[in-house]
Amino acid sequence: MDTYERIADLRHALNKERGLGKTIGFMPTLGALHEGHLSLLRRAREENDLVVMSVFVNPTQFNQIEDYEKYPRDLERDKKLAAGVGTQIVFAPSMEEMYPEGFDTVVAVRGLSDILEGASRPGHFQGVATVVAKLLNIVQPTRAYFAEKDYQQLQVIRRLTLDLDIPTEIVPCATVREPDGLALSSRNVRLTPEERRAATVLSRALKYVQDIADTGVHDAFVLAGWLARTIEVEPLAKLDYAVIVDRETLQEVERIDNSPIALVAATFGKVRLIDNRIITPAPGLERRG
Ligand code: PAJ
Repeated sequence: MDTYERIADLRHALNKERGLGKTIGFMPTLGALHEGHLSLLRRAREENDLVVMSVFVNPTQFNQIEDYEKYPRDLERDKKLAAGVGTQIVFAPSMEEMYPEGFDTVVAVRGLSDILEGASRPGHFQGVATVVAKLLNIVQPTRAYFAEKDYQQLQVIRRLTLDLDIPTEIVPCATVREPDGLALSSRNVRLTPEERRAATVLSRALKYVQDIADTGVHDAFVLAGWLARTIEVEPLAKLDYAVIVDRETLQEVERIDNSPIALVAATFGKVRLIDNRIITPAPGLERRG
C-alpha cells in the first residue's frame, strides 16, 4: 500500500493508473477506522480496480475545538486496517497541504445545510462540502462511497456533485451496527459504560416506530411523537431532534406513504450521536391515521 501526503504526488500516481484504464473507488474518512469504514472499503474493492482512502481530520467541519482536538488519531493503525481489506492507496495530507495560506473558497449547499444537523452545528456542512469537493477534484474517482449513517451528509454530497457536475458516482452504503443495534461511530469510545447502554435507545426507538407503522399508523407526526417520547424516556439521553422527513428534500412529511426516513440526534453525556431508519408503510393495511 502506498501513502501520499502531497496532492501533486497523489495526482501523478493516479494519472498513471487512470491511463491504464483502471477504475478508482474512493472513500474519504476522518480516520479512527472501525468496521463501518471497513465495510465501505470492502465494497469499493469489489467494485473498482483501485481503492483510495483519504484520512484527514478536517478542522472546518468541527463546531467545537474540543471535539476536533479529541478526535482519535492513529494513522499507522488506520493504514494497517485499510490494507487488510485491500486498500492500495492512502492519502493523508497535512493541514497546510489542504488549506495553504490564502485559501479562501467555500462550497455551500444551501437549504440542505441549514436544517437538522446543520441547525445544531452551524457551518458543519459547509466544512464537509468544501473538503469533499476538494478531495473529489484531487482524486477524480470513478465512484465515491458514503454511508447512510450520515444521511444528511450523503444528501449534501449528492447535491454538490450534481450541481457542480462532478463526474463521480456517489454510492450509498448501509450502516454497520453493534449486535445491540448501536450504529458504529468513532465517537462511541467516548461513552461511559452507562451512556453506552443508554445509547441503544436510538436504534430501539427507530425500530419501535416501524413496529407502530406496521400496525397501520401512517401519520408521520404521530410516529415522530412516539420516536421523540421513546428517546426522552431514557434519562441519560438529551434529545436534539426526532423527525420523519422526505428522503430527498429532508423536509418533514405528513404521512409515511412514500417511505420517508426517520432521523434522530441526541447527546449522551458529552457525546452527540445520530441515527436513522427508513420507515415503510404497512402493506395492504387500511389508513387509520
Ligand atoms: P467519517 O466520520 O470518518 O466517516 C467516513 C465514512 O464512513 C462516511 O461515509 C460515514 O458515513 C461512514 N460511516 C460512519 N459510520 C458508519 C457505520 N456505522 N457504518 C457504515 N459506515 C459508516 O464522514 C466523514 O468522516 C467526514 O465528514 C468526511 C466525509 C470524510 C469529510 O471530512
